[in-house]
Amino acid sequence: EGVGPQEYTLIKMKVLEPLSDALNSGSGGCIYLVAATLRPETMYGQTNCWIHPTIKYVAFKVCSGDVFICTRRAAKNMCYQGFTEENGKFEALAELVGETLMGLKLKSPLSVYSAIYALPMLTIKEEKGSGIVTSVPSDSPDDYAALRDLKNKKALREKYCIKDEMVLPFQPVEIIDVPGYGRLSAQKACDDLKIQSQNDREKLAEAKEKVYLKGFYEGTMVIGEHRGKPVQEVKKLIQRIMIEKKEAMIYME
Ligand code: A2H
Repeated sequence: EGVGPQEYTLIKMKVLEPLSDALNSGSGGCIYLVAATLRPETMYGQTNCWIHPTIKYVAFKVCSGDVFICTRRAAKNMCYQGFTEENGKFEALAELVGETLMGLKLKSPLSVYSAIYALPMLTIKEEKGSGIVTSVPSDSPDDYAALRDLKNKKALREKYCIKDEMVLPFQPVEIIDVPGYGRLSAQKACDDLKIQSQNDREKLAEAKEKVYLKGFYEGTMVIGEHRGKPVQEVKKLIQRIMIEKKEAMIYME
């Protein structure tokens, strides 16, 4: 990290239910939670969105008339990357504490699930990406561990008013075959290292390192129009298709 600018794919997760009046009146556009990912080719396997309960997010209008929700820091970066009408400027329509976004129903591009929900993740960093993370438990050890925590711990769901049906029906999806790890590489890495929870930071870092590079260099897609092809070959193609359909954008930091 920290060598040069990092390119993220910003995934537009459409909010499917009314939010506050401040956000719904006016422009007639849609509202999106925007998640920064390094793995656009994994978006078929999205099972939920991660929000940090105590981080403050802002809602602001972008050129298209739509409203994006992310951290203030990310909104500031985006306004210098042509996201807003006036370069270098954005107007916060509302400030929203993560907790108030929990349980929001969303539609996210490529996901095999037609609707997914915003759920709490306690290890999200405010100073990275958009502060909103899309969850792919098949291929991301962090996502796998955090989703398993929510499934196993009723008290954790209750604490954030998460209904069972927002969590329990969502299973990891087989999207990439990784030699030696199979089609649910994050689950295998977490099992091998006996990772107990999302707070097992050291082991999770090890698991991430193991499956991340192997998934990229040796993985083969087993879903979607590019099934059978190497991840390396299709990553950019899948990113480009989502961008052309206005379901994603490039975000740098
Ligand atoms: B990745 P890097 Cl399938 N806090 O997307 C914590 N984690 C964050 C974050 C934040 N504020 N913003 C983004 N991320 C996650 C997919 C994925 C990711 C897979 C496998 C590995 C993986 C689905 N989640 O990342 O420090 C996002 O999760 C492993 C590194 O900028 C994003 O990509 O390198 C990645 O971390 C960005 O991490």
